[in-house]
Amino acid sequence: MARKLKSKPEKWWAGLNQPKAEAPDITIVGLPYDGAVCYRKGAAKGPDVIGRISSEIPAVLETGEVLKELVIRDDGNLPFGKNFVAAFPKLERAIDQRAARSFVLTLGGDHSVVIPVHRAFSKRATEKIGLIFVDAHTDLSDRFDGSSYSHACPLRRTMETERFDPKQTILVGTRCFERAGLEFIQQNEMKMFPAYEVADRGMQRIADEIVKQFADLQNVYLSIDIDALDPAFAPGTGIPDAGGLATRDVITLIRRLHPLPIVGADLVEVAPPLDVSDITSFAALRIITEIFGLVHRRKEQRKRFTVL
Ligand SMILES: [Mn+2]
Repeated sequence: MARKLKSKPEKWWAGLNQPKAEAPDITIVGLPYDGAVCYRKGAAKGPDVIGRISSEIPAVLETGEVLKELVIRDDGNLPFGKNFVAAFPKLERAIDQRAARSFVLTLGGDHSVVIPVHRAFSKRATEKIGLIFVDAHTDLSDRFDGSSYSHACPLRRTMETERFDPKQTILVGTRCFERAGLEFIQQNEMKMFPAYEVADRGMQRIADEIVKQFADLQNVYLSIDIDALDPAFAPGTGIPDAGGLATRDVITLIRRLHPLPIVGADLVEVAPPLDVSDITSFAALRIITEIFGLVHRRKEQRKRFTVL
């Protein structure tokens, strides 16, 4: 199912999209599913709206670095039929195939869409994967509303995979806790930088601590729930929770992660029907652009290394 965009495909993603590229640096897929929410729907529209406005931005990072040689391939939305959970094996294969050739960026959808994505990454990896989980919530419930696949459960499911591990997971921007999540964090001694700590200490220092902690890992994965942002910056999401991160904080975090081998990322819970003037989608787009920057910088580094 291809996205219906007004602009030509080549103009998407700041003009960097090459839908037929055989060796892209980044593959983008959409998972427009929001059947696992416990409150308000709307995230199923996220990938299409973010994609549609992506032709409006320049291919330049906030530092002024131009993303000139980055090849992006947007594969549109992955099909999953009527039963999302039943489609997991198929979705895992689809992600695996793409992760074999490039960095993969998955756009949700509610947060449950990352379950098959993280499973695919876990199966591919031969060593532990560091996970940076940016979210207002812990998403660590074992079951929620009678389901193991609610959007309150994805991090718990991810922690059950072979290569992800509570000891190699860092929560950022957390501020809304359920008892189950708190207990899991305490029992497993998970590292966390709650939203208040980001406000008190500043994201630069926290980002540098994350880089230090993951310095020895071969793979690091970045998972961003847009509700980590304060509702002032991202009102268009299912459960906006006050006291959150500034968009500025998340961009600073991403920029400073560049020494790490980030192999994939997802951005979920952007719900355009709940948005105001597309603020949330545009915030997501800026975050995505800076994620492109991570891949671009590594490509540039490799090239310099090869020349020398
Ligand atoms: Mn979440």
